Amino acid sequence: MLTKETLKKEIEEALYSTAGKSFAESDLTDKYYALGNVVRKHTGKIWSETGKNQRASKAKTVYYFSMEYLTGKFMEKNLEYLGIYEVVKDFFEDHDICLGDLFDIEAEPGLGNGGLGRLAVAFLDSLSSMSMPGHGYGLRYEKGLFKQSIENGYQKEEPQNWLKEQNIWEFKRPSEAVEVRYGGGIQVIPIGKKFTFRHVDYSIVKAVPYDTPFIGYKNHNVNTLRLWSAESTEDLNLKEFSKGNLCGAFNKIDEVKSICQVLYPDDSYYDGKRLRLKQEYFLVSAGVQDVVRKSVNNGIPLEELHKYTAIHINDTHPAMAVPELMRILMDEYYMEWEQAWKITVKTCAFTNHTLLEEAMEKWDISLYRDLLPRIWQITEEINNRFLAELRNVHRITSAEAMDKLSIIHQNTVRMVNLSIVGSHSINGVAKLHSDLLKERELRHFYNIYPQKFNNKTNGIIHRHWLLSANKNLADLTEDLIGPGFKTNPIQMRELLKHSNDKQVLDRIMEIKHENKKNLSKYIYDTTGIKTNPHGIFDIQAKRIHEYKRQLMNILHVMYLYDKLKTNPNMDMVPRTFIFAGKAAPGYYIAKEIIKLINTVARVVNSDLTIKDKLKIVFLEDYSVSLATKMIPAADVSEQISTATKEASGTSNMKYMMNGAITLATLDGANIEIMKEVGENNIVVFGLKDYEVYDFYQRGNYDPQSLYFGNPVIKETIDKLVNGYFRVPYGEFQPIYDSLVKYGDRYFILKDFESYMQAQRKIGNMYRNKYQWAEMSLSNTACSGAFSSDYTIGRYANEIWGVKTLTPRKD
Ligand code: 26Q
Repeated sequence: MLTKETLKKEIEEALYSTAGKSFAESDLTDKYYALGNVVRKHTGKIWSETGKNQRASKAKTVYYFSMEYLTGKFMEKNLEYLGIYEVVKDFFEDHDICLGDLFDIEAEPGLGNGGLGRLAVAFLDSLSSMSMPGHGYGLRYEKGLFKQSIENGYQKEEPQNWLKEQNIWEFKRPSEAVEVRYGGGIQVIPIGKKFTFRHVDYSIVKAVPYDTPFIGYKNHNVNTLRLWSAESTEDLNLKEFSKGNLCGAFNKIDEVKSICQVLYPDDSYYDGKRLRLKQEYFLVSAGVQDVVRKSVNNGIPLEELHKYTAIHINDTHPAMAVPELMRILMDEYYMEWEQAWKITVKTCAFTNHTLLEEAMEKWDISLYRDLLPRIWQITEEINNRFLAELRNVHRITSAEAMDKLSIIHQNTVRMVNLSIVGSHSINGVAKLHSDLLKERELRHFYNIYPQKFNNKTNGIIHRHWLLSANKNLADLTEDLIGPGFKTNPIQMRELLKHSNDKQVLDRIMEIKHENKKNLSKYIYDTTGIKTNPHGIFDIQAKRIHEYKRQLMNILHVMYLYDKLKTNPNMDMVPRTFIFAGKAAPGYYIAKEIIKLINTVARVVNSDLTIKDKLKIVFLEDYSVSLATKMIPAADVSEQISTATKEASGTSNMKYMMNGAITLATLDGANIEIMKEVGENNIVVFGLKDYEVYDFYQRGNYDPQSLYFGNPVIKETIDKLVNGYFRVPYGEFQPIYDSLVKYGDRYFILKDFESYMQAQRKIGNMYRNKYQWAEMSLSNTACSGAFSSDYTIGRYANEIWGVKTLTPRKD
């Protein structure tokens, strides 16, 4: 137990060593770094013990390979997980310092785009909190996802320089650097009747690991997130330097440094850039080399690698782990193809996160071959053997099936196909998504490898989204049902016993109101917009994408505004529609949608005639920290993607846990949310998955008939182009055209009527306070099922074969 007195001493000592100052002399930043050092010290011993324990037991370990990790800030979490939050808070309060101000100093690493990167962190959190041997591999991007600001309603991007100040959570490990090879050629060297392959004339990039401890929740376990950074093997080109060619001397270094310069800001669109391929191979090669080296050092026979090690491929981005592991086993450990292949397939597992065709990675063969000649050779051989297997074992004769299955197709390498062939498990991220993979997108693979396919519905860190983000709701829960739910969140269902207790329901509404007041203040401080916390807070915060249909949301707001204008005395619950989210910088329509939201906001928010019944807010630079402020304040959670498009969604689970009512299409995990909470506690609308597919198949969706046939739709949409919003001529023409002229790919007009109805229902339900509070309670109560602890339990059991390893204290 850390006492206040010991803590005081430790902070004072840390201040002398990190800032050369006494407590009285130090400023808030000095104190932040000093506290960070104290946390590092307390973490270090447990970290080392965890490592020793895991190595000594030789317990099966999973290595999670992901191009993205959206960690959020660390300080608050680390204090909480180490069990020293309260004493630290007490200590600083004694000195009139609010811990929140200290937390604000930390830069938030934005090393991910959205759902996929946040899920990776949830999984590391759960692995560590369940004392399972599991570690992450990723890239240490110098610049994370761009910082978004809104200027004149438009999104502006600036680099996110999260490493500008010192990052106290990372530990550089130069002695564990590995070499990654690019380019060159392959020499075939005959040895007797066999061949070996020698990679020649390649260039080397040094991969240097930076480790961040992932502390488990009060369980004396610390796992590792290892992020690789690219360094040049030569300081600078001396020949060029002595010739006086300074540019040439630094060129190579610049090229190397570019590998980890920046995270690609797209999350749903594949764009075959050479640098991206370089990044992916950098992660894969450094990581797989590290896995093999660790195994060998720990006395694990490589013939049995799969019994000790699992490699997880987070979407196709690290798919080259398959040929890379083959390369190492064959070229460096002289294993035969057949044996290496069996081990590789048993070691690797793959998660698919999307059904969107435009997001599928397909690399041009010429690019792939030139940059990674040996990986190309192995990929080609994998494909040749796979095609032979299809003919000889699975007796496939149909050209169409062969075409769909082949890894190499029309001068490209299809990374989904490579991932499936090279893994023993492939999973989708929600039940509907996994079913659609089996029945539709990947049915040819399902026909030959049915046993590989499974579902693992996503999950969220309840420790963050409930215990930390909404302390009052967590405290109320503990008062009502005891503390068991903190480590076993399914117990939250016991809250249902209190559904009819008016005191409890009053308290639930009170907590929500407090949270809304806090968000209201943040909104006012950052945008100057006044919002009414007595009304409904309706939130849609996520990446801006056509399929997520922020456009449908704002069109409905335009319709409401119009109704209010015609009848300013209309009886309605005041509503605030809150948006947040980034658009990929090259995604033109998504950026126009941001401009549209801000344009409507400006007109509506400044209109005194509607008497503050309607407000629209766009919060800039959405991040994990901002989500933590927004989600606890939501009454309504907008999860309105076109059915079949959102693989799972995870924010839907966070809002539910915080007692928001979901306004949902039957897409992704929304369906499972409905099953858990019951149809009376969610509002659903819109086309079903099979109806969407039916339209595709028949090709008979006709948005124009809806536009011309429905005056409400026509009047609303026309406001985009008839000068109503006083924007330059043609500003929103592309949005209008996407609906009316280009076929409304995401069925916004088709679903609009039922969306309006659903919104009306929400408005009516909110008038009945106790009914609403009861729904809110049910949502929280039933959200425990979506804890990532359960998701990880299933990955560990059914895919990885990883078990809890009781922590030892030395
Ligand atoms: C690929 C190639 C080149 C550049 C970028 C990319 C790229 C980067 C990120 C492609 C996709 C992503 C991220 C995808 C993502 O976040 N998908 C979401 O994953 C969540 C977790 O499973 C799901 O809940 C969401 O439904 C899904 O959209």
